[in-house]
Amino acid sequence: MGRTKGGAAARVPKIFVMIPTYNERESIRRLLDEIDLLGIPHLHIVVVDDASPDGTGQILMQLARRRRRLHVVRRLNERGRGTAGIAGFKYALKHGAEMVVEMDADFSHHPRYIPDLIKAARGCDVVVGSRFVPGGRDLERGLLRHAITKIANFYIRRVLKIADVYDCTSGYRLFHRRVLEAIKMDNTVSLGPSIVQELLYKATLLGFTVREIPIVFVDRKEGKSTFNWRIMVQSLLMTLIIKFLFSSLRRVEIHETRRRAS
Ligand SMILES: Nc1nc2c(ncn2[C@@H]2O[C@H](COP(=O)(O)OP(=O)(O)O)[C@@H](O)[C@H]2O)c(=O)[nH]1
Ligand SMILES: [Mg+2]
Repeated sequence: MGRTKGGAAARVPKIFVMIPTYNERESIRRLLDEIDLLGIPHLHIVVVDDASPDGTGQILMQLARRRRRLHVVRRLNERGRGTAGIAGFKYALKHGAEMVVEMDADFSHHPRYIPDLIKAARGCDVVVGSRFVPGGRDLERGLLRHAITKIANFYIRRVLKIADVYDCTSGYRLFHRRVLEAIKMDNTVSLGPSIVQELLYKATLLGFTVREIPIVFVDRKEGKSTFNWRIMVQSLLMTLIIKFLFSSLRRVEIHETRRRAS
């Protein structure tokens, strides 16, 4: 419990930061330290590591011995940004999270925006840290990668008809618990990075409100990106599959969600 000016106890929501990692030994310790420095009360962190060959999992286990609010999910037989994210969200919900912030481990998503995401969450269901709203920037290395991100966003917004969100591929976001509960996470089909668009699409189909706040996205300085051409093509094909599988569910799901809420 925190204290307000008048002395009354203000309830502090239980917030989890969810970070998927694959070979992030160079950055993970510093990232956790910087999140700690934000001084957000009762903040929990869950890191989902897929048996990273560089030993990220072992480093995390060591760190978790000293940090009560650091949780580590080690997946020894599974691999993938998509399924790792789902495992992390499920873990957070199981442990009572009221909001979950998801972010990358490579400092492309700087932790200084976590307080902004939490603040913006007061007025909506999902907050997206966005490169493409005023004040946001994409400082990715290379014009090519920058162009790919722009074209991918244009395509995803068109295909999935997510007109109001400018950065549909941003993996720096906050979800209220109610959104993650309503999106049936066992139904997700994305094994890789297309999970980002899949969850956003389902949230918007279900009528949840999304707000974007500006972030400056920088290229990773350490470690190696898992991005490659095969992953990019797979993600763009997944957009079509996601649309095909889920757009028809819209009416049923909205009806069910409203029924459950009332
Ligand atoms: N657990 C897990 N995390 C992953 C996997 N692939 C990528 N990540 C993490 O997802 C985040 C984004 O991946 P990254 O390689 O930076 O992709 P990019 O930002 O598109 O270049 C980083 O924190 C990665 O460590 C995976 O297979 N499993
Ligand atoms: Mg990255």
